[in-house]
Parts: sequence; C-alpha cells; structure tokens
Amino acid sequence: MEEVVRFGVSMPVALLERFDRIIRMKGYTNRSEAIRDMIRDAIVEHEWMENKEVVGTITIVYDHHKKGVMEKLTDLQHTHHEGIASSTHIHLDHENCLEVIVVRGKPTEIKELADNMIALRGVKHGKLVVTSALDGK
Ligand code: NI
Repeated sequence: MEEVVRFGVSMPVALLERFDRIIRMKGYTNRSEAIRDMIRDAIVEHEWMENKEVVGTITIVYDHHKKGVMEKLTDLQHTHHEGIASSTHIHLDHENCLEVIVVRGKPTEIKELADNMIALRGVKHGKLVVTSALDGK
C-alpha cells in the first residue's frame, strides 16, 4: 500500500469556487482526485518537455480510395516500426477507415510520426494523445 500524504492549500475563495464548478461538471466527486489528475497531467507534460519516453495513441480517419494514402501510411509505420506497439484498423463505411496506432518512444519521434500521418492527403482527421506510465496512481 502506497503512503498517502495530506497537505493544505491556501487560495482565494473565488478561485476555489470556480475550480469546484469545473470539477463538478467534469464529474469529479471530490477535490483530491481532481487535483491528483491535474498533477499527473502536469507531470506528463513535463516529461514531454524533457523528451523522456512516453506512450500514446495516434488516431486517424482516412478515405482509403484516395490514391496512395494506404501505402504511405504503411510505409510510415514500417519506417517507425520500433516505436509502434500495435495498430487497429476499422472499416467505418465504404470510404472511411479508422486507424488507432499505439506508440511509445521519445516525444519528438512520436510527434514527427503523428504529424507525417495526419498531413497525408486523404487523411481527414487525426489526433495524437500522449500519456505516461506514471508512478503513484
Ligand atoms: Ni478500412
């Protein structure tokens, strides 16, 4: 069992009221869990800035009828094969494919791969989500 510490935080009443409104809308039932999540988010962002190894997903939607798009996506994934843990392809309808690629590695490399995929002609939408195997969750 991990040791837990309690600490007090001072802040203006209005700031805390705004915070409470926001976390209620997000579905938090207590401040502690909301603050823990924000701290984790800040740590992930810091690790990103320090270029420490992170994990993430690249989600893209593309039209597989667009000439060359599937080949280019496959080429990119083979070029970056060391950083790709898995990928899932879903045929959404006649034209559109959804692909989710699980990646790990240095933020700069992951970002480059995601940018290259999202910029391809035929890719309609794409998003990179980065996270980290945080200690202390
Ligand atoms: Ni498909």
